[in-house]
Amino acid sequence: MPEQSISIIRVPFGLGAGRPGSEHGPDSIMKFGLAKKLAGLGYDVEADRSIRLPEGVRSPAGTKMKHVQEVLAVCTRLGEAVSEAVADGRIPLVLGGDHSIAIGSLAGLTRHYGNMGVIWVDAHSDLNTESTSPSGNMHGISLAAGLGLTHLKLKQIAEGAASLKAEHCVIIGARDLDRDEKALIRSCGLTCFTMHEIDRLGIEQVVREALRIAGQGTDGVHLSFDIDSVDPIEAPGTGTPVRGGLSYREAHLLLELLSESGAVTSADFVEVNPLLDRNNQTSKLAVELIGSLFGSRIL
Ligand code: Z70
Ligand code: MN
Ligand code: MN
Ligand code: MN
Repeated sequence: MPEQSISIIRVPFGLGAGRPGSEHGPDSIMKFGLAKKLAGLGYDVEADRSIRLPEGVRSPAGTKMKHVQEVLAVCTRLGEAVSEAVADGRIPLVLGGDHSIAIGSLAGLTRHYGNMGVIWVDAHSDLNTESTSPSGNMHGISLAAGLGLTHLKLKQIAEGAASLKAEHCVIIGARDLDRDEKALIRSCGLTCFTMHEIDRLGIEQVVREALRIAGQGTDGVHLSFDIDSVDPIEAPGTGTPVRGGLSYREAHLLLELLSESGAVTSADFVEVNPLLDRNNQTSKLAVELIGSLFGSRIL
């Protein structure tokens, strides 16, 4: 069997979030040994890709949504890099950056996976649109963009990209939803396992259900992991911490179960903000969690 390959794609971009710092996430995660960890798990690791905002791209001031042009430019470049990785048979592992960059991942991926499932692990649902966004922050609309519900469309970003089907999308860990997001979740056909369902069913059953919804009848599964899904006690280094999140053990178990399933074909890890971290705890946690996704085990 040929060695499996991973393309680590760094995206040092934080303008989709409400506060600065997540642009330092990729370098911090790399600094704590991600490439070495994955190589130690037996993967062929390509780690030299970094997606930069092109010189001179700047959105006009005074619009409701902030930094739309910058998000578009970065996502276009990211979409190309992700698409290239898939075409070369490598698993794209995208390190954010804020969660707006998932729009670029989804654009690049859906060129290849015509019927992709998505598992979105997040304290938020990122289901605002340009009309409903209370903040104007682009990281709050990325899943809605994937579903084709925003003015911004994936096919503007990558030729041949297509919207996700809600029936194959799952959110896990939600606990901070805006009013219009709640209405959309009830009507659009995706599945949302909030912290309430995790407490009642247990994370193992939630992940099994999620794998069924995102994995059955699809040709790939993308994991988009926002570190703010984890409780701020374990992951303080993030821009919008929300109490009552996944425990350290639940987060690891979730990723171990995804790993065991063998279903995940690509992943984003986003919203690590080293400027807000304590003793690099959040960056180190991200490295550990990515390890669990790629097969690291206690024994
Ligand atoms: C809010 C908004 C959000 C991440 C915050 C928050 C969205 N619903 N996403 N932090 N990762 O501004 O749209
Ligand atoms: Mn998010
Ligand atoms: Mn979030
Ligand atoms: Mn189907």
